[in-house]
Amino acid sequence: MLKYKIIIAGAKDVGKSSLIARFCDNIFKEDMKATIGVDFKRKNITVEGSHKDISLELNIWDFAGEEKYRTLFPAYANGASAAFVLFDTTNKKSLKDVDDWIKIIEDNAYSNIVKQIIATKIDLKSEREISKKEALDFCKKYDWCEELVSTSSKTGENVEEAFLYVVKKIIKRNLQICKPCGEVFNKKLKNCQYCGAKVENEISPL
Ligand SMILES: Nc1nc2c(ncn2[C@@H]2O[C@H](COP(=O)(O)OP(=O)(O)OP(=O)(O)O)[C@@H](O)[C@H]2O)c(=O)[nH]1
Ligand SMILES: [Mg+2]
Repeated sequence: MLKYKIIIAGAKDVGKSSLIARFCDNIFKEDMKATIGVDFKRKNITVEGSHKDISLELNIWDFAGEEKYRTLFPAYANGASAAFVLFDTTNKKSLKDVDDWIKIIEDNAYSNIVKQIIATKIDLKSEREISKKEALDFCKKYDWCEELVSTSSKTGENVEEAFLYVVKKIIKRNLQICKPCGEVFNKKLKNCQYCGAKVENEISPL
């Protein structure tokens, strides 16, 4: 099984643990406890490829947003294939914190890490402090953020889609398919790890 590490960052209370709980266990808790230090969850996901289904194991690292734990984060960013950076649509300040988190990730992770900004708590329409346009304008300065994904862990809206979107980017960035045998393997390899065939043209598994 192909394994990938995903790190989830963002200010305190933006809904990091709730997003993971919805995705991994399909649950939501109004009284979700603040994360202390760091938590870890494992989840298998299968993506439909152009030739065959691709199954991955995601190792999801959930960081406490509280300032005092921030020093832990750089060490855990090491080796991650993707990072989610969350802000809370009902809390203006959490959007400003996104810049800090992205900087920490870029300073400490692989240069080809997939980064995705996620807007949370879109079910709380009357409490909204950041409009969709404001959020999109903010994200425009990051040329890698082609799309802003807006979620609600309470209703489940877009949660599965957010992970699927990022996982597809991980696959595109890291994997190729072997033309002769149809197996999926690491892009860095010049020969298929299953049948040994030489890679002539890199083919995306999606
Ligand atoms: N209405 C609503 N509430 C949410 C949503 N996501 C999270 N919450 C609530 O927001 C609060 C904080 O959520 P957490 O998931 O604990 O936030 P966190 O980012 O993990 O916080 P730290 O671990 O302290 O950094 C909890 O009371 C959740 O129930 C959502 O999509 N909608
Ligand atoms: Mg948490």
